[in-house]
Amino acid sequence: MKFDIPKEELLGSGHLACPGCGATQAMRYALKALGEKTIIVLPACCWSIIAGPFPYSSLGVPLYHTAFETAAAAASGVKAGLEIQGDTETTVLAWAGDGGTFDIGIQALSGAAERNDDIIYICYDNEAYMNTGIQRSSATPWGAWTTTTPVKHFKNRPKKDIDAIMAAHLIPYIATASIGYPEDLYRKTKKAKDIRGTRFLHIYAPCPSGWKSRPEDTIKLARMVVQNRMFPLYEVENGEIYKMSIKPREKKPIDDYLRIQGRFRHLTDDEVKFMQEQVDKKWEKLLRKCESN
Ligand SMILES: Cc1ncc(C[n+]2csc(CCOP(=O)(O)OP(=O)(O)O)c2C)c(N)n1
Ligand code: SF4
Ligand SMILES: [Mg+2]
Repeated sequence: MKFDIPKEELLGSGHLACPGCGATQAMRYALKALGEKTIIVLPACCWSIIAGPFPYSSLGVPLYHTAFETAAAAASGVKAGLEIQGDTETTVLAWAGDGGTFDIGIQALSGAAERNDDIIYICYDNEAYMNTGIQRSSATPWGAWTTTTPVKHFKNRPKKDIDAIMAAHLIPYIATASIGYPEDLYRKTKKAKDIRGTRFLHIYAPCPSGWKSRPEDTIKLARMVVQNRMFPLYEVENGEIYKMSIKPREKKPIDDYLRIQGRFRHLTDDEVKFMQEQVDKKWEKLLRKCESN
């Protein structure tokens, strides 16, 4: 098998993530694709900690810490500042968690996307507010335990379809990716780098601490979720052209994936069946979009 991913690292050892953190792998691969001419704009999230305290950053690129709700607006500002200085080459990357994207940062993100500002926005999705102690976000899937959706009142609303919301902005490029498929993640980030306008990447990033999973299962989970169609990998160009990136050969049930995560342990067989039906329905809808191009 031929690997295209470069060996050079822009994320150093000594970062402050928990063992098995998917968000850390997501950054590692994204930076390999974007290269050192990148400025990261970072709202409050686990990555505010992972990067390390000044002057001991684990990242080989400049990092601008900003308020929770402002990632996209701050990135647009940094981009405008660079352009005024005559720098049209540096990539400006807004890097935010699911809480900072699906919920609190969505207004700034929508504004930047509507203007088609020339930034890359990457949301690493660990499906809850992890940095502040595992609170539910609108990216938390139906059925999951979090500290604000305890077992007796587990989350009873579906995960928000942020990719559909972004597609409605008709921006040039949207892609979903998973750290379980690094080649695909790398290719999509590289492709995004060469496009102008607002580019949105949504990366699935397991969190052992918040999901009550084993650190050594992080990559396994990030592959299973694609194989069982819960987190399909696809691209959307100009909000219209849908392309499936990885189409699993056979339909794998979601049970195995749920069973190795403590956050789903309370679910009954009927509840798992309901979840499976929702996954199947969403997959069929996406397939129809991909086939209608
Ligand atoms: C306006 C505001 N509200 C709340 C917070 C507290 N806060 C900091 S990080 C965070 C959670 C971020 O969740 P997410 O974006 O999903 O990133 P993760 O921690 O999961 O990596 C919260 C609630 C804050 N910093 N600012
Ligand atoms: S809480 Fe989760 S996302 Fe945050 S550093 Fe730990 S493993 Fe990573
Ligand atoms: Mg999160």
